[in-house]
Formats: sequence, structure tokens, C-alpha cells
Amino acid sequence: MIFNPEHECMSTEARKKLQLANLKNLVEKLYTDVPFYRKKMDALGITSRDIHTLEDIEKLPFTTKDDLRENYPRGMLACPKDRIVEVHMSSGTTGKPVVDEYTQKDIDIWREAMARTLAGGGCTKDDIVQNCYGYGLFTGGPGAHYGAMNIGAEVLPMSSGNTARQLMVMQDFGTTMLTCTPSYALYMAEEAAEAGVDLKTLPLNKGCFGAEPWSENMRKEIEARYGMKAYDIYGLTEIIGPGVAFECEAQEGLHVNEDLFYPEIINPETGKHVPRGEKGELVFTTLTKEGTPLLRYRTRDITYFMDEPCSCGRTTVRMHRLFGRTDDMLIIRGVNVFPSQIEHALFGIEGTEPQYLIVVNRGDTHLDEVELQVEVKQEFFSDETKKLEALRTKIEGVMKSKLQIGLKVKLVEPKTIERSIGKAKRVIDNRKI
Ligand code: DLL
Repeated sequence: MIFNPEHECMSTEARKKLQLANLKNLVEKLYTDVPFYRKKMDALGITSRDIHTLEDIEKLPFTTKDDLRENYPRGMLACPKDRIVEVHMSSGTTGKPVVDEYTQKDIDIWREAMARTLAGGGCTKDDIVQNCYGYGLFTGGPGAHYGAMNIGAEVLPMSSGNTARQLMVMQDFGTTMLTCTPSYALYMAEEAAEAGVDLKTLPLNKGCFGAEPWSENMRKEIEARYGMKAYDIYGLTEIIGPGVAFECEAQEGLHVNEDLFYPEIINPETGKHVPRGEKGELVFTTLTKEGTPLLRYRTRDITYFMDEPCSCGRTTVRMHRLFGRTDDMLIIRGVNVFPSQIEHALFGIEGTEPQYLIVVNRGDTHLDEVELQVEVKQEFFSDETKKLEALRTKIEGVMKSKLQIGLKVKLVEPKTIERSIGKAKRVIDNRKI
């Protein structure tokens, strides 16, 4: 189902016109109401009168996470404080959190963006949505909740954790749709298997998963274990939370809600647009927000635009599922490695579970050493050691050829790598650099 065909299937020209009008308004508003932006624009000698086309956005300044941290808690506010009705913050582990403040209109935009997102994953008013994203300052829980309510579905506001209760409610209330991080979906599937619950026999047939990197193979694993369709959804606190981009039934890239959030892809080194279709850093401008609107926010997420028409009929641009972040890239002995590459290489190997941990150390010789811990399927583990050793050597070989670096593989028993109810932690970097 397309939630808002008028906006999601608009002609490119009509959308561009709308985006340009909103961009001009935004620049005007930020100049008048946010001293941080006025200073930046003055430094570049630019005003809203310099914006004639959407391409002129390149004249405008970027916003970075550091800018937001420096303006914590309320320096980015673009409207009177008494108009704010809700606040969310990122779950960042270092430094100050980033803050998103919502007026009632911003909440309405979010409800709209998330209704489009869940509808992309097949949600209708007849669905029973078990929402296991965390509730609280994190945007996941409330975002999915608002979207499902906007569609008119029934919401089970479970939040994350307490897996036994999740499984009980799922069976007793006939959940038809699941929303949570992909790693928690897999964890729940493991617990279900342990408890003798066959998820494939339940009415649950679809889910919208995001908030952390996951791969095509992880999708296949979730789809197989639950007997469901698993859709990728993307967003970030700074821009609105979830609801920025989402997959449709074609599962070929994520449609960006680009009438609300204007996307660009830049070369992270030069800050210039990359040629259309090339990989780079994703940048968003919030076109219609009131509380904490942002201009050209550098997400550090890496993707590319997919411009070919989509079979679903939506005309919004799609972005490829994320390749990683400019800041989660590991540099191992001078080679750039993304955890997603390791994950991708791993999933093709039979006998392994989709659970892994990358541990990076700087050894006695001052060289970087990587240990990749991989869970092995139970049947494999109870087998003879020769078979395990062959698997270990095989994984090391695959990694060497795919990543161009040697790493040590340690095979571990099922369920030994710590599970997460929120975002999974895949890398431990012990190097003090
Ligand atoms: O994770 C919002 C969200 C909630 C998205 C629920 C989807 C579902 P933050 O905590 O601010 O917000 O983290 C945002 O998480 O910049 C990406 O690096 C990463 N991320 C989010 N969705 C995906 C995804 C929420 N589908 C940061 N694939 C973003 C890969 C994702 N990474």
C-alpha cells in the first residue's frame, strides 16, 4: 500500500518545485531565527536570495554532529520554546547526545513519514504491530508507534527486552508485524527456537527493521526463521528519527521521503557532490521541520542514489542500503575495512551463525591484529575438530581474499557472543590511537 500517493508518486518536476520553495523558506527562517546559522551564512556571504535552483544548495553551509554537540542542549532551536511538545536524543556513547525537539507540526510530519515507512513494509489498518524498538529518548519506539497509529493499525508498545514476554504476547495476540532492530529480531528467533515456538506457524508475516547496519544475508536469515518479509528502514535522530527512508515490496533500495528530507551525496573529503550513482556520504536538509530544522546535515552514512524507476510506482529517489559509516571504517594496517564487508563475506559460509565480533588489538610488534570471533552452528560444533579446523581455515581464506588483510578467526560455540536488545555491538577496538 502507498500511504500518500499524492506525495510519494509526484512527478519529479512538481516535487522539485515544492522542494525549492521549502528550501528557500527554510534558509530564510534559519537566518532569522538561529544565530548559529546566521553566523555561518554571513561568513559565506549568502542569504535566501542566492537560492534560485535546488543545485544552489551547494552554496549553503554544512552542519555536523560537532556543531550540534557544541550547541547542546537548545542552541539549535528555531522556534519559541513553548511550541515544543516532545524531545528525543541520540544514544551516543561519547560526548553530549544530539537533540531533536519537535513542535506539534514536527510530530505530524513524523507520523506521516513513519506511516509511509510502515506502509512500505505492507502495514495496513488490519495489522497488529508488535513494536520492540526502545521507548524513551530513543526515536525508534515512539516513531514506529506514531506511524502504526496513523495507519490505524493496532500497536503493542512492547519496547525492547524481556524476550519471553515478547514471545508470549506475539502468540497470544496474533502479532502480524514486527518492528525492532534486526539483531534483536534474530535474538528473539533464537529464543523462540529454544522455547520450542515455531515462528513460521504464527500469523506474523512482515517486519520493518533498522537503526543499525545489517546485510542481505541477515535479511534472508530473518525471513527464513520467521517465515516473513523483512524490510530495511532508515533514519536518524538529528533529522526526525526513523522515517527518513524505507524499502517497499520490491526490496531494492530505500525510498527517501525527499519531499520532507532533501538528500545529497557528497565526497566526504572534498564536500562536493559525487557524480549521480556514485557512493559517498549522505547529507540531509529538513525541508519542513519547525523545532530543530537542519541545513545540509552530514550523516557520515555511506550509500549511493538509485534513480531507475521502481516497480512499486513511487517516484521518490531510492538509496542503496547503507555500506557503513565514514567513522566506523576500521583502518587495519593501512587498509580500509568496514564491518559490513566482513559480515557480508561471512554470511556466505556454511556452518556459521549470523553472529560475529571483530576485536582489534595492537600487538607486541605494534602491528594491528584482528580477531574475528564467529559463532558456529551447533551441529558443527559437536563434530570432530578436523572439520572445525577446516572451517576456520576456510573463513580466514575468504577474509584474506575479500579484504586484502589477514585476520585470525576464532570459532565460538552458539550463543557465546553477547546479544543485544537494541543496537548490536560488532567491533571492539582496543588500539589506543
Ligand atoms: O537509529 C533511528 C531509527 C530507529 C532508524 C529505528 C530505524 C529504525 P539514531 O540512534 O540517531 O537513530 O542512529 C542513526 O543509525 O546514522 C545510521 O548510521 C544507523 N542506522 C539507522 N538505520 C539504519 C539502517 C536511529 N537501516 C544512525 N541500516 C544512522 C544501517 C542504520 N544503519
